[in-house]
Amino acid sequence: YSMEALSLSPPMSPPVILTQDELKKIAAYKAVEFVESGMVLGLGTGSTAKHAVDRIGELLRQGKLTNIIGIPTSKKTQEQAISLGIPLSDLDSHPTIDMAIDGADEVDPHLNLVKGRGGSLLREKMVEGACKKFVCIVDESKLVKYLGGSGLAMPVEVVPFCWKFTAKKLQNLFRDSGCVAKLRNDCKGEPFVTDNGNYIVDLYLKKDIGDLQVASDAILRIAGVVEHGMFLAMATTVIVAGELGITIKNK
Ligand code: ABF
Repeated sequence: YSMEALSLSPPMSPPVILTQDELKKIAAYKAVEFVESGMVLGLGTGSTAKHAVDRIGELLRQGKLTNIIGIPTSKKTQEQAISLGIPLSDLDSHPTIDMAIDGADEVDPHLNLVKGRGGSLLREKMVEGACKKFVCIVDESKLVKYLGGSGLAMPVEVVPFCWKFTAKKLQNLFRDSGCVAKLRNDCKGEPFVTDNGNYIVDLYLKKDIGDLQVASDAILRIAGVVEHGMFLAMATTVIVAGELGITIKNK
């Protein structure tokens, strides 16, 4: 891995205190610097990716970027991109994407990610899996020692049919890590439904799950599972914005 660090404050001046949203915006704007006219771009979902999509829209409006085609990773991002006038397409018409920019919920030291706390993991994985470059943008709160290490959810998209059966299988799979599987609800207390009409089972882990590839394969062997939120070796670059500056980690 290569790493580059850029400071946000001029030398000898006191450090600037930034909000988490400002850090997200800094990471997003940095990523957009890598965008070139004529690119087919995967457009991510979430509050960090939203800043990147806004910035792409702004540069298009100013004529500083031209001929961009966006491939959105969710209905929400699709709506945002349409409102900004970003031309859109899909994977059927553009099976190869030059670059995607998207956030993450966790980033481990090997640049493996947990995604999907926003519920868009399936489309994100399809789009980002088709990219030559996947630039992941995060503030430093997303860095973890191991995936699941934040104590927050590891999301799995499942078909609604007998979801309890699938959730139990997932919980049993990681019982040695103290796994508790819970169905995600929306703000009305109803099951959260993804853009693809599926449910999300969130896995809460007390310990690390060991070999991530083995865990991934085991999850995907459960018939009711559609996809999980571990993005292993998919990010080619991770841009981390922190109080002390921006760090760019390359695979
Ligand atoms: C998407 O947005 C998701 O994969 C991830 O769940 C989430 C990160 O959210 P945020 O940028 O709002 O912290 O990238």
